[in-house]
Amino acid sequence: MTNSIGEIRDADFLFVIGSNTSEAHPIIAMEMKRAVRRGAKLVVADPRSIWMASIAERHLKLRPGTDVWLLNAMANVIVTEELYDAAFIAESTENFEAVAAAVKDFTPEEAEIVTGIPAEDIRATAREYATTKKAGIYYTLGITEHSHGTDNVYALANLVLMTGHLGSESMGMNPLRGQNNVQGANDAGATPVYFPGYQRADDEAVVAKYEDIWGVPLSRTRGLNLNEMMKVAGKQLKGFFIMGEDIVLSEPNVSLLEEGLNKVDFLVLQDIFLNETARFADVIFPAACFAEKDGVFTNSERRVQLVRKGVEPPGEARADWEILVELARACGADWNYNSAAEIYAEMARDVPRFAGISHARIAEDGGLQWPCPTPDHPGTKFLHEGGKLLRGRGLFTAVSFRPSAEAEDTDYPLLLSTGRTLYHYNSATQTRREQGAHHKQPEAYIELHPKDAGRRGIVDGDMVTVSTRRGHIECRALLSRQVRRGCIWMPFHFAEARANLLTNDVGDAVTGTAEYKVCAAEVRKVAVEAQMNGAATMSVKPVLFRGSYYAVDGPGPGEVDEVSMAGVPPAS
Ligand SMILES: Nc1nc2c(c(=O)[nH]1)N[C@H]1C(S)=C(S)[C@@H](COP(=O)(O)OP(=O)(O)OC[C@H]3O[C@@H](n4cnc5c(=O)[nH]c(N)nc54)[C@H](O)[C@@H]3O)O[C@H]1N2
Ligand SMILES: Nc1nc2c(c(=O)[nH]1)N[C@H]1C(S)=C(S)[C@@H](COP(=O)(O)OP(=O)(O)OC[C@H]3O[C@@H](n4cnc5c(=O)[nH]c(N)nc54)[C@H](O)[C@@H]3O)O[C@H]1N2
Ligand SMILES: [Mo]
Repeated sequence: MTNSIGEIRDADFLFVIGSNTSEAHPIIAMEMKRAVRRGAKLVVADPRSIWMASIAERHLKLRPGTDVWLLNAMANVIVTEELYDAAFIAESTENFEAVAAAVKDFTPEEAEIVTGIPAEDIRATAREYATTKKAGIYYTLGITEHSHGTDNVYALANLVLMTGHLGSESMGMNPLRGQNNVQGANDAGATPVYFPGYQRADDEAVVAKYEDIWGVPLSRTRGLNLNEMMKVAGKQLKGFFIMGEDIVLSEPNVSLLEEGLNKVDFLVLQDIFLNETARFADVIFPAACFAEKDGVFTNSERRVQLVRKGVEPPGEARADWEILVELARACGADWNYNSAAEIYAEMARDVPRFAGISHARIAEDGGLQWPCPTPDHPGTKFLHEGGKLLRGRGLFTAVSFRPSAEAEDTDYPLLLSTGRTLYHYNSATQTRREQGAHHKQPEAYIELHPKDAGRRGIVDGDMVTVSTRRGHIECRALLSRQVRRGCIWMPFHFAEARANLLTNDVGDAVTGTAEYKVCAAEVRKVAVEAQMNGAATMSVKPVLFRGSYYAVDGPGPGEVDEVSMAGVPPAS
């Protein structure tokens, strides 16, 4: 995030796009609810009627995969009506002219045809965003998990740059990060394109610097990204070391991946549980969970926070870093780290923007936000202060529309999208072991519009087969107007009905992020006899309750509806 979580409550305009914030980021959603209660305008752009849409001034219920059209049309309005910040553009950016020219053809009227959003709603949103000073953009996977995810992000960045909504409180460009330390993992260089601290791996000076520091020759060839690795499993890639991922649940087109994994020579899994991927493992290293080890987690707002061991790990389980150090020693490396603090200190020493952060410092002041270059630097609440952009000038990037890799056709006439729910966490290795979450949401389901269900003779609660070009699964049908007609949606949490047997493994050209959000699919009712078998194993039927699915009929007496305005402090 360019800005901080605590600034959201003071924003006057919030553009939430492709983010089911109340279910996936409840704490951040709480700040958004506070802003709305204070009188801020919220616009939600999402193909589903997620709970956030219920408190929004406007819901742009677009066709999945058409965000570039929506965003370029908003830019078109801002350029045509001269609502841009000419001074900011002149002083702090470059290449505006290219974008201004490129968005000429993206008129709101044509955008209406492609996206399904009324042209007037696009105009109103563009005007409000451009003319409100404290206007922030908040986005997640509805933007990035597409074959054109990078284009979506560029199109959003163009809006930020042309309106100058950057470098001050309660604005900016705010991707809400997913897993608890995904920001920290990226910061530490867990990607083939960067060394720690976003020092580019294709920059010879950087590579030479690390050769010197580490005392070993380093490769100049870029490694594979996750999407590329999965496609060569069992081919070029004969060995896997998997740490904290359940790839046979979370990677796309997983039957192809499993074929590859069957041909892998050696697979090590380091995890806190025997997850589904453990079926393919030759060796398993039991790891300690977050509460059983020391270390740091970095959250979405770049805040590095100390995690302290609360309990001893069970049995032979050990902290991830201890396992890795032992392994390195067994391989002959002379690694002598004694604590997580020592390892962090070594990383921070060689990264200018982390150099002022240490375990000792964050033990005292509740975390520090990078950039934090010196031990007396207070940390950085928001980036690009006063229009001084980190890269010098903000670069506008013109984007054209590229459709999703698959569209509906006669064999697969529906568009399938996947995601998560409040009650389960990703591969659900953690949440399905626990009775409370299981009770709330015991089984897999697919959301289907009543009109699409009616045409197929499907009623609420029926067992159905969902199929795509890559595979099929069975789960329960949930009839709901939350999805657009022609669209279906399901969570990817359930091992017995893996959404990722269905999804398309085409990756974004730049990042490799898979197109989990759009593929062509069909739904059919399972034969009556099989329905009876299904009924025998059926647990509690889930029902829709204000945007979320509960196992029974909504929260019981005295229970809080987890996604509501309840508990949001009144305007201060
Ligand atoms: N309870 C819970 N919380 C979680 C997680 C969890 O599993 N459970 N996972 C964590 C992780 S790893 C992550 S990355 C985050 C993800 O957080 P989110 O990205 O909010 O989660 P998703 O469910 O993937 O929802 C994406 C939203 O994008 C919308 N969408 C789909 N296609 C499109 C499109 O083409 N355009 C637009 N504009 N919108 C679209 C969907 O309808 C949905 O509302 O959540 C984190 N938080
Ligand atoms: N269809 C579909 N698929 C998706 C997505 C989607 O929206 N749709 N979203 C994608 C996204 S954004 C993400 S982030 C991935 C997530 O996918 P994964 O990363 O595979 O799933 P998680 O459940 O977050 O965690 C994986 C494993 O980490 C283990 N673990 C937890 N804590 C620790 C620890 O401290 N140490 C070790 N060693 N292991 C630990 C858990 O037991 C679990 O087995 O899924 C992706 N897949
Ligand atoms: Mo994620």
